[in-house]
Order: sequence, then C-alpha cells, then structure tokens
Amino acid sequence: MKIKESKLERTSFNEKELINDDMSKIAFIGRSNVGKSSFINKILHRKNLARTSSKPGKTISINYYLINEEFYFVDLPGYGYAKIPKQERLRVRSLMTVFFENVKNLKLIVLLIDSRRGFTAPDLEILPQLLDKKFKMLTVLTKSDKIGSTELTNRKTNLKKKFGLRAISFSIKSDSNKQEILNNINEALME
Ligand SMILES: Nc1nc2c(ncn2[C@@H]2O[C@H](COP(=O)(O)OP(=O)(O)OP(=O)(O)O)[C@@H](O)[C@H]2O)c(=O)[nH]1
Ligand SMILES: [Mg+2]
Repeated sequence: MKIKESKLERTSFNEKELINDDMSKIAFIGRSNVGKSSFINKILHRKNLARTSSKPGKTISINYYLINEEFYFVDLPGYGYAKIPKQERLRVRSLMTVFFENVKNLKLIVLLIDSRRGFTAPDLEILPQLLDKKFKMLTVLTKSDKIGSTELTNRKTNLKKKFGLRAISFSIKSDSNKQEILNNINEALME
C-alpha cells in the first residue's frame, strides 16, 4: 500500500459529529502520551498532521484522517490520564463507547502500548471490551528506542504468553517495522 494522500477529514467532540459512513476504518487507541498521534504522522509521512504533545491528554476529540480517499485512520483520545478534569474524562469515555458501538467497517484496532511499561491497568480495563466485540487487533509497542533489545524481546514474549497478542515494536526515530505494520493494515483493509 502506498500512502498517496492524507488529510484531516473530521474532528468529533460529540456523538453527533462521529462519521457514520461505510468507508473502512483503522482505529488507533492507547494510553495518553503513548505516541498515537506521533505514530500516525510517521506512518503517513506527515510531520504535523496529527497533533502531538509532550503533555498527556492532548487529543480529546476523535480525529478522522482520510487516506487516499479510500479509508480512514481514526486517532482516538488517550485514556488513563488522571489530570484531565473528571467531567472531561467522562465525556471522552462515553464518546469512545459510542464510537465502538456504532462504528461501521472498523477493519482493525491498532492498540499502542509503551514498550517500557507494557500493559497497565487502564489498558487492561479497555481490552476486554474490544476483544468482546471481536474486532481484529494489532498491538504496537511504541517508543522502542527507549529500551534495550533484550527487554523488548521479553516484553513481546510476555504479551504473547499472557494475552495471546502478537506485538510489533516501533519507534518514530527509525523506519524499522514500518513496512510490516503497513502490511498488516493493508491486509486488514482487504478483508
Ligand atoms: N523517544 C520517542 N518519543 C516518542 C515516540 N513516539 C512518541 N514520542 C513522544 O511522546 C510524546 C507523546 O506523543 P503523542 O503522539 O502526542 O502521544 P498520544 O498518544 O497521541 O497522546 P494523547 O493525544 O495525549 O493521547 C511526544 O513528546 C512524542 O514526541 C518514539 O517512538 N520515541
Ligand atoms: Mg494524540
């Protein structure tokens, strides 16, 4: 798959603003600050399409990026960040629930996990809901430049053993595994 064109199609702050069409979608979820928006930019070869921040809780809306006029990448708000005001947190959570309940043609959920931390409580809270709906999942271990290769291998073995999930490591600082991730996305889109 070649990414020829990408553009921000919609920013949704509430239920009414969610995209309801039949176009294929790939969703990116993970804890706040795990690197979702950075990942999207890197995969799309765009520097600043998805807004990134060193401060957690940057993406509080659901952002749809239209790729090649064919499918969407959906950047979901990060979860598990305590410092966002409670009311805002509840709003975001219910928006996510509505998203997963009503979304059409969600081909793949890319679950991003920080290489250094592995699965944390908020991930474990959300995981069963997703597995329950039988969405196809791909786990990506982000910020792999921040840990050693032995540790990274252990992390992957662990995820496989504990959750039966295959994980691919990734860093915005290199191109390794980028093609493999794109191949996985492509395969999911074909199904
Ligand atoms: N070293 C390193 N830093 C990264 C990597 N990916 C993301 N970051 C940094 O991590 C911080 C958070 O990245 P974002 O992409 O904004 O994270 P996010 O998951 O979209 O965050 P929310 O929108 O708050 O949920 C930024 O400072 C990024 O530069 C990586 O692969 N390596
Ligand atoms: Mg973000």
